[in-house]
Amino acid sequence: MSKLLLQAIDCKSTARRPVWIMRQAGRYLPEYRELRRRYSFKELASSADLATEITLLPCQRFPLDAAIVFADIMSPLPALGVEFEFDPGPVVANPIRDQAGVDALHDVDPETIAPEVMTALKQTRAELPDETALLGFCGAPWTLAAYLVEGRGVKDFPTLRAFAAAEPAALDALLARLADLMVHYLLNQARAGADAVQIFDSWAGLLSLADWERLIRPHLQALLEAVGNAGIPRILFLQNAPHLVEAYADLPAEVLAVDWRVDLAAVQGRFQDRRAVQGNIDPAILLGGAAPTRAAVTELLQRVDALGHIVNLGHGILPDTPLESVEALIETVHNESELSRP
Ligand code: 1CP
Repeated sequence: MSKLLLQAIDCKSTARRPVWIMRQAGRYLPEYRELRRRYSFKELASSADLATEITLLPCQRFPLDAAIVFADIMSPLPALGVEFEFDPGPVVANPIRDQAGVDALHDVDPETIAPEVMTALKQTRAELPDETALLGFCGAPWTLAAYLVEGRGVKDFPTLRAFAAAEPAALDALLARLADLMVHYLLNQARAGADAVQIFDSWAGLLSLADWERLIRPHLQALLEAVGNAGIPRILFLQNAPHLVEAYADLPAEVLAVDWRVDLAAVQGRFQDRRAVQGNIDPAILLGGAAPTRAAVTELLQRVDALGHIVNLGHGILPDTPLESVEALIETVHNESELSRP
């Protein structure tokens, strides 16, 4: 049983490059939009059966090399006693603004973290073809803290940055709690059938390199080390943080995934030990249809060496993306050997 994605994670040579799409189970799919007419996002994500159905949707429509379990980065946080809604992104009922807010978080029994996600993973694995990898995921501690402190996603997260400056000890305690929870969460996901996990650090780039090193890095590194010690392959994704790419490249992860602002070939070139890379088509290009998508993918395939390259977008697929663009993306990857023929 050879999963292309896992071979690429190991930097082994593959018959072709594997491809999957961040947020592939989302609103660009007519079947998902149909379900959303009947259920809220929270209802979909909290039902293991619906989450399983949605996880499988993109794989039934397209020959993708991985499924990613349908959940949100917020899904494990009820275990800490955090309450939130979606509108459409996470909105936290009582944002954390001081040490007392951190102290009020509940102690966690690892068995109680997001049981619906574990059931969805088990059910999805039973349905997926053997050659399709199953991915688990979590938010990085800092990206989760962004929602917990700011209360919701806002441009540049000013309340979070103020908190980092004014309450570094409380931030440190919060990141430690989150990193610990994520280790248990990811270990449980691997036990439930995830072949590898992606850690989404979508808001990695909000602080300077020096502040990132001092405040954030120790917790992200501890999380990655614990997951690596358990033998679980790690894909580390950072978004909108070009000034941190070199620092993230030094963290322990099998795969570094970057957004479209970053030169993926240069990242690959930096790795003396040939670690794998993932990305990084600009999701906006797909809005223009099949022809610009094909052109962008062809260029990516020419610039980035196939060994240890997992093709993906540089961030989540946008809701208005035409299905033809997704087809064009996957087809171009599948036809790569023909591209290079004279
Ligand atoms: O209206 C809807 O249908 C809800 C939209 C939605 C969806 C489909 C949200 C709310 N979350 C999700 C699912 C989700 N979120 C997945 C499942 C897999 C898949 O779609 O294929 C994953 C991996 C995520 C991860 C996620 N959620 C991230 C990290 C990745 C990224 O895009 O940077 C982040 C930052 C979130 C927060 C979040 N949840 C939802 C939204 C719309 C957002 C982002 C916007 C905001 O900050 O307000």
